[in-house]
This record gives sequence, structure tokens and C-alpha cells, in this order.
Amino acid sequence: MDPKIKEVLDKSISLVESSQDPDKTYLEIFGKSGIFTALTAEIKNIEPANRAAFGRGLNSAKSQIEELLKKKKLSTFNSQLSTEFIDITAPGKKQKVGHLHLVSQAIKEIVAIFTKIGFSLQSYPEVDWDWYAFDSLNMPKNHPARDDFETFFVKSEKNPRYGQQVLTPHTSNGQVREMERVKPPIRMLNIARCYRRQIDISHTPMFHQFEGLYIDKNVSIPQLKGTFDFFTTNFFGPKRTTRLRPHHFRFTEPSFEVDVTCGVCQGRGCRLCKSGWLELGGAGMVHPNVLKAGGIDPNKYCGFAFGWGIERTIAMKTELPDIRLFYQNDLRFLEQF
Ligand code: FA5
Repeated sequence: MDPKIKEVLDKSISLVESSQDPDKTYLEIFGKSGIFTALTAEIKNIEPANRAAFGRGLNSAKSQIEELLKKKKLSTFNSQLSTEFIDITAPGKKQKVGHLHLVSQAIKEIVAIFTKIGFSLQSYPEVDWDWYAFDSLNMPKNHPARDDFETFFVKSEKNPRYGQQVLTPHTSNGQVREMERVKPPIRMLNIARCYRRQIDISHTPMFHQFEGLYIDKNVSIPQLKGTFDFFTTNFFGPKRTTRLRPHHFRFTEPSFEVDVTCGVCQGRGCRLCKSGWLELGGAGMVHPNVLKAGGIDPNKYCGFAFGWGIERTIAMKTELPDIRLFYQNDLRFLEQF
């Protein structure tokens, strides 16, 4: 063995043997300014003919030192174990387990209820064309909902047929898309995020809606009412019921707003609801122009549609005073559900 290598090897062995801290000793030998590292740099000064033998000598010395360090580390660890007290009966640290956000929990529940009566969940774009969000739904160009103080428009090339792109302000954009996808009978449930320029205790700029669409022959308003009562009793409990109030939407005729009896006063009237009823969302019989836009003959088929806000629906079940709480990411609130 080259005398220089032998010298460094001997020095390293004595460093390891007297070491109290093997990790520190490793650095003294192999670290940036370690004795072995300095020796390795010597290789360029060795005669070319002797370099290979010098290299082999370095490798063999390195393995010997590493092996010694490994043994030293183990023996140091064992002696620490024998002097330190470890209570092996102490309970382990519990990992915090999260859970689904309450909106996701409600979505699962809503899907399960509507699946029981034959609705199937579909998914449609949340950035969609003007055509699907407005025009195909019988909404004229000058409709107030199409103003940019109400809807978020996306900077995009105008499509000659489909117009501009918008962040969907409601899930009704799925209606004509579903009519294009399948022929009647249709029983669609579309759940998605919606976006509007609104924020206060009952409005958030991003919220969720669930949209139902049922198209077949001879669909009637009592079927619409029956569907709401089925949902309400399953979601809110057997004591709650719904009522339809006349309203106006461009894409349904007749149109309604759907109210559910207040959970606090069971419909008698209280401080929260005032009248005994709370508004759930919009609904109505699909307008013939919407059926035509979806390629369905309104003389053969008819149907109903409804669109409700999920955050408000949850707020009505849990009596939450402010739906902005859903999106403040405050664990003290979220952990309660
Ligand atoms: C609509 O969006 C219609 N597309 C509903 C519809 C569908 C009617 C099919 C007829 C047929 P409206 O703008 O009223 O309607 O919204 C429906 C529900 O969405 C509201 O009752 C409310 O529950 C919820 N909602 C609306 N805006 C917000 C918001 N900014 N934050 C939270 N929830 C909202």
C-alpha cells in the first residue's frame, strides 16, 4: 500500500476508535476538508503509470474506514440505548385525521338521494360558451345576468356560433349539453361550481349548485313537486315540506321558486325565516325554446328542471348564519362537521 494512503488510513482508524460522535468523525475524514478527501486530491500528482494502483489503494482504504465507522455508530447507539430510559409502554402520538369538507359531504348525500329516483350524475364544463350558459336557455343578449357586473367573462376568441366564454354562473349550462348527449327520457343531475360577482352573508363568488333535468312524454308539475318533497324529506328530515311560488326564469315556463319549511320553527314563523318558509332555489317546466335548442321536439316531449345552491341548502339544514364561513378555511368551524 502506498505510504501516503497507509498514513491516512492509520490516522483515520485512530480517529474512529477514539470517536464520541461517529457523524462528526465521518466529516473529519470524508467531509470537504477531511483528511481522506485531501488525499484523494493527490491522485493528480501521482505518476500516470502508478495511478491505477493508487486508486485501488484509496478504494480499499475507504471501504475499511467506512466499515469501522458503521460498527462504531452501532456501538455508540447501543450504549446510548442502555443508558437512556425509553418507556415502550407510552402511547404513540395520534396522527390528525381529516374528513371531507361539508360541501363534499352534502354532494355525496344529494347524489345518493337523486340516484334512488333514477337521476344520473353528469359533469359539464365550468368554463363554458355563452351559448350554453345563456343563448340556448332563451336568454336574450341584453338580459341583466349577461352584464359583466354579474358574470365573469373569460378573455377568449369569440366563436361565431357559441360566442364568448364565461365562468358558468349556474349549472343550467348542462341542460342543452345533456339534450345533445342523450335522447329522452333524460334524468340528469349536474353538480358543479358556479361563479358570480356577489358576496354577502348569503352569497359567495364561488358556490355550488345542483341541477336536475327530467325530460320525457307527459311530464307534469305534480311530478316536479313530488321530486322536491322526496328530496326534502330525505335531506332535511320527514317533518319538512316544500311549496312552489310563481317566479320568472327565461328557460322555464311556468317558473317557480321552491321554498322549504323552516327547520327552526317547523313552518310556524320565527326570527330566522319570518314567514315559516326558506327559499331553496329555482325550478320550472322546461321552455319549448330550450328543448328546440337541444334538438328535442317540444310537441312530443316536455320536462322540468331545477337548480339549487348547495351552500344555502346546507345552511338551511344546519342553521348557519353566514355561508362565507364555508370558504374561510377555519378549522374551528370545519371540524364541527
Ligand atoms: C338559477 O341559477 C337558475 N339557473 C335555477 C334554475 C334552474 C331555475 C333550472 C329553473 C330551472 P338563481 O339565480 O335563483 O337561479 O340561483 C339558484 C340558487 O343558487 C339560489 O336560490 C341560491 O340557493 C343559489 N345561489 C345563487 N347565487 C348564489 C351565490 N352567489 N352564492 C351562493 N348561492 C347562490
